Amino acid sequence: MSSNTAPAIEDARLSKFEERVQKGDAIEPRDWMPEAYRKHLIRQISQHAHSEVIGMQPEGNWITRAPSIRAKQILLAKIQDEGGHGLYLYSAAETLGISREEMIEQLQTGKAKYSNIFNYPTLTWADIGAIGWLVDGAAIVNQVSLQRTSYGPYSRAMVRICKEESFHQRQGYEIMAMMMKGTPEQREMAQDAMNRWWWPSLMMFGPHDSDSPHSSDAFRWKIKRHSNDELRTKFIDKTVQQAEVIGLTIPDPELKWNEATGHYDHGEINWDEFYRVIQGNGQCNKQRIAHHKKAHNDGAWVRAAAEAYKVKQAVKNN
Ligand code: BYC
Repeated sequence: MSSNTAPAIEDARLSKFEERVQKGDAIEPRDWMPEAYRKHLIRQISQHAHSEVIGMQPEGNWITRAPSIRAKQILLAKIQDEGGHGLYLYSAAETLGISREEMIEQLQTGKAKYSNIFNYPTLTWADIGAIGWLVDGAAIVNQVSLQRTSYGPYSRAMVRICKEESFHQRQGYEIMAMMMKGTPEQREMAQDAMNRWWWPSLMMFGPHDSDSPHSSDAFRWKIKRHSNDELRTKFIDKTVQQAEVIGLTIPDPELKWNEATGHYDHGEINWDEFYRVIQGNGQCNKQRIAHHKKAHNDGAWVRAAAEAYKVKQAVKNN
């Protein structure tokens, strides 16, 4: 092979890859892909998986304090779904050549992020309503868009996850609606939860488009189909109406319908808070990671037993 052949082959593969992405073909694990595309996806999918798993903690905090057996069953089912979402996503990331152990290590050492939203405490039962309604509501808007992402395993995981998230969003809205029909104290509790979760939910969509370093590659490769700001606006438009129906006030005095754009304008997001939280200095970051490490270490015997069983079966079948 001449010294010029290898770069020529690489260029041809890249053009073919980009052509397929432009056509809207799904890229599959065995297909050739540029290294930067692979790395971009590993970063995003693993962070998405970590968010699902860490997101079980703030809600798990209320399992023993759910106000009825019905509420407890629903909450348990929802939290188990989140664990399942983590598993689909870790599996999707593994198809890109990273192991589960490496991903867990990146989470526990702070190399990989997880969603800003899970670093806030759940102080009252209304927070469980607010998480389902606002946090899962924001997640759905983002994930519906990701159903059409270019990487096949990620896109397919999203289709399944979205079905479950819509049940999560409804159960949260039901909690908030019930509390708003309750006593003055319950209404106050629901409004307080709304006040604390609204702004961090808007931050879930990431920085403004002009400050989003990964967006240009994400669009070029059709990993993202809508921008951070587009999705944030979509979420606001739909949620304002839902809040009005049950009598909750959005804690943003600058929120205003804009006839010209056909969307709501909103007040400035506190980006200092966002960056502080995603850099590990939010209210609950240390607690979340400490809890993850403990649960992971406590579960070591389960992984060892599963591995031993797998080896035993392989020996038996040979
Ligand atoms: N939180 O260039 P950008 C759920 C980081 S869980 C933390 O815009 P990108 C649920 C970003 O990673 C659903 N970090 O990035 C579970 C980057 O830093 P790195 C979670 C954030 O990737 C349990 C830097 O800021 N959903 O539903 O183009 C119970 C620059 O950002 C955040 C997902 O994970 C954030 N919010 O766009 C209940 C969705 N935003 O990586 C519910 C999948 C940004 O260079 N992810 N950063 O260190 C995505 O769609 C995209 O990754 C994002 C960010 C829109 C989040």
